[in-house]
Amino acid sequence: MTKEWWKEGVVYQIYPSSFKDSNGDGIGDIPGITSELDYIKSLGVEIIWVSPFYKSPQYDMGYDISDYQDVYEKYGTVEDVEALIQGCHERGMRIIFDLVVNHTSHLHAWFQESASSKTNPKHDWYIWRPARYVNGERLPPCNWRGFFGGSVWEWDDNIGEYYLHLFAKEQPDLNWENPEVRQAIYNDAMRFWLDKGADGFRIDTVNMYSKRLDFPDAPVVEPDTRWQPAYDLICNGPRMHEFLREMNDEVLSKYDAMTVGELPHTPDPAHVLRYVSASARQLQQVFQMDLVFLDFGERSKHYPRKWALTEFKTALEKWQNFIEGNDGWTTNFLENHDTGRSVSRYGSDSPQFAAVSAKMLAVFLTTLTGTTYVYQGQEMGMVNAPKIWPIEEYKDIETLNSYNEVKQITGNDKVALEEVMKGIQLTARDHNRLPFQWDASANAGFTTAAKPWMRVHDNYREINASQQSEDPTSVLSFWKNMIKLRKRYSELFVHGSFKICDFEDENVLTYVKEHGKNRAIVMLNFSDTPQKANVELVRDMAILVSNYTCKSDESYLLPYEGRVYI
Ligand code: TEU
Ligand code: CA
Repeated sequence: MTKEWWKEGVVYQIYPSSFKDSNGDGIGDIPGITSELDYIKSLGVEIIWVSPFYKSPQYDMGYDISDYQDVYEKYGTVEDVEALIQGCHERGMRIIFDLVVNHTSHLHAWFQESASSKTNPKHDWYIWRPARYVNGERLPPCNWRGFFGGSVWEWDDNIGEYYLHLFAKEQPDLNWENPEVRQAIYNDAMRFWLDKGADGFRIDTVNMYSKRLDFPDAPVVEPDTRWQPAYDLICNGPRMHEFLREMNDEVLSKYDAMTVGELPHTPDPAHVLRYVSASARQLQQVFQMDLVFLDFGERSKHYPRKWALTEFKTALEKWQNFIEGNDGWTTNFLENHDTGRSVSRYGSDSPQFAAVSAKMLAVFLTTLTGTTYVYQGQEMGMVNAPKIWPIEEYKDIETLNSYNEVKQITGNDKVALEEVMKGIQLTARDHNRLPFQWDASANAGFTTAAKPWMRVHDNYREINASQQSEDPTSVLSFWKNMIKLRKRYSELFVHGSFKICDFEDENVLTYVKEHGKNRAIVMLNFSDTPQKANVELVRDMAILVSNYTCKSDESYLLPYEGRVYI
């Protein structure tokens, strides 16, 4: 088995605005990350993924890029990024960046030219369409709703047409049908950073670049529905694999580069494999979103639904088993910058169970096959913002659009706003953008500024990296030990086969990992009461680790307990 580094290494995701502020302006920055590389190295991770730091007006926290070859001034300079790359490599770590090329910022020079006139050579670099007129009323080319609410079409008086934006109107979609656009992306957004030593990319919305150019209407959606049935029209378009193959042949294959694509709304495992099969020469791995979308309601993510553990198991099986017997690869993650905290969503963030469920989820992620991803703060069991925080503490465009849409549609109805606020308190992207909690000093040691750009969690004195680094029983120490265990038994955990036992059990997730003669059994109690462990499975095996101290013949799993038998 060739040991590809992008399979073996645990990846640590950093959100630049919230990790470490080095110059006291209340905003995290690149030198702040560089100053903490020894901490990151101490976790035992080998690869860092940094969310966008490029020049941007920040309508979508940097996922709206106005210059791929420059850095957002509040984060630092290109030289700071070069120093960060060097700092990683000196410590034997690798670093990948975000590749956001479905759209640019409306302030990107390309869009400024495209929107200047229909005859401008770059007009066709974005997607323009004439209006439809029904009974004299001007309507957008189709009824699709964007990920941040509202239509995906914005009217431009100067051009006299609409332009497409799947996300905010400040994020116009690039026209990938135009080969000049693809070549500019390969050069400006990819080779520029790969030649500076970047070790690859996390590729944003990786299945949305090829559009259904006939733009058919989606089935009719309710006025405030965010999750529309149009995803099969928006994702996995007709030329998607052709474009990614070209990107790989022309750029990525020329470097020892890692790629992981964000792949939402792709239910068919066979289709997922078409993106990551080695012989397809497109991507090495993808994030499948089934598990992190599990609690999203039909109306939208901000009307969350209760899920059963068997649903969790079904999504997990898709992650783990679609690569069985083929040349694909998979990923494991429960958090990123678009999610709420996994302890709050899949465990319990009550004072009684927060730490132990964080450890249970650490057992889960470090024993699964594929590349494992940890999001900043997850290693110490950070939890969602307190439910008492008002909407004014939330900053994310997706959250605020959702809240304001309900406000506008219901005429400020109190009950309706309380309902959407309840959902925001569980699944808003803001929860994972609170400042990193370094220590118990002011603002959790994140900044020396009086007021950070986003409020620090009220619990930073109880949950912080400094205190947990000294405590061998902390979530942080447990994560470090589990990453060590994963590495020690990498054939079994990184590469082993995966099989769920007792599938119907709605409280305990049990799975067996096998590689050759080696076998591991993992048992995770997702409930807040003791559950019977299927100890039949673990004859002649010695417990290696549990987030409680227990004897190998213990026949009950304690609440939120994770156990590994090897
Ligand atoms: O996310 C794509 C995406 O679909 C998410 O917006 C997701 O659907 C949503 O957050 C679910 O709640 C990527 C980036 O990860 C996200 O941060 C950006 O806002 C988005 O693309 C636009 O670049
Ligand atoms: Ca700063």
